[in-house]
Amino acid sequence: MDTKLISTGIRYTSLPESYIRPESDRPRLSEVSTCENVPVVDLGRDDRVSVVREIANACASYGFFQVINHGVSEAAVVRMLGVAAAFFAMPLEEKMKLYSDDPSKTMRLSTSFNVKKEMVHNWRDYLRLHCYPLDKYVPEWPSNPPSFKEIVSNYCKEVRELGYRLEELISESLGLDKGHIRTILGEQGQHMAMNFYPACPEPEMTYGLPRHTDPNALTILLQDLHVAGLQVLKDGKWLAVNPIPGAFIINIGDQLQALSNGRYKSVWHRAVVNSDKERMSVASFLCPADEALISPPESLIGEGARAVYRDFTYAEYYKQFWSRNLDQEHCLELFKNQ
Ligand SMILES: O=C(O)CCC(=O)C(=O)O
Repeated sequence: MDTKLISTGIRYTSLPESYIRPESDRPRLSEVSTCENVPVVDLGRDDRVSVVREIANACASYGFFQVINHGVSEAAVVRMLGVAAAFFAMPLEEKMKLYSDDPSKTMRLSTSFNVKKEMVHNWRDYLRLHCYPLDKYVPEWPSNPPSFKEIVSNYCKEVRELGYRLEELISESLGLDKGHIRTILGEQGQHMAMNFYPACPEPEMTYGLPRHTDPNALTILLQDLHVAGLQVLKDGKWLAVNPIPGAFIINIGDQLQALSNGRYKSVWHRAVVNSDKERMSVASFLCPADEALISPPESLIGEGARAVYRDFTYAEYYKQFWSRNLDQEHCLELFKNQ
């Protein structure tokens, strides 16, 4: 079968051949346990010192955490999930007008991950948007559903504010000025992936997204409240991160791992699929400016030591990331100082 959209509205009764992973590379769902102690950071607390300490611990030992009382309004979240569901429920012909498998496009509906390069496909369709600056990109976004542009732009604005706030807290958690990370990252881009994982006839044999780390700086993930699917790698074990009402999941991306000189972990994560329920997630990525030079501050390197990774620009990193398969070795390994 050709690798076009799987959100056709038709239930598959068996998994097409091109989605079947080899035995050695399957999710082994029965071996996955629930992550019982996901760090949950309450951003509404007045005690900034404690918030910063909790973030430091979470970034160093997990590479991800959840945030509550984060300032993004409930209405923005509910409307975002609603319009994403309405988008993927549109007729296939309507959606196919937006289809492309060219990763350089700034707006595209696609499937799997990188269909031109990968050997086995993933049980996911996704709408990928560039979101900053909004007045540059909104005109190219889908016009259907009619409320799409208004709802998604509003959501993007609120999420960006949260991202800035988190970058300040993460800077402080590394003992840096609160503006340090934002200054290094320059005028940050913002991308969105609206992920749709249809019900899958054989979830044991495939992934929604195989293990990967995020190439950007920070990811703010909105998970479907009713269907779990996100798993993270912790101490060599895959753990399911179940959704918490009102929370976002925050992932440290590769750029913050490099900027923190390896103190903070860009977490390996994956999405698994479900035999009887479809699932949705909305990932917002804050990305350094193309020309931003990713280089850790002296204070994190230590006297006489070398940085773990060589300096690079984000443009250089991003090109390398997209030239590989998603689940290969950590892309940062290619930038390690010898
Ligand atoms: O669907 C999820 O929970 C994970 C999504 C994700 O990792 C991504 O979009 O990069």
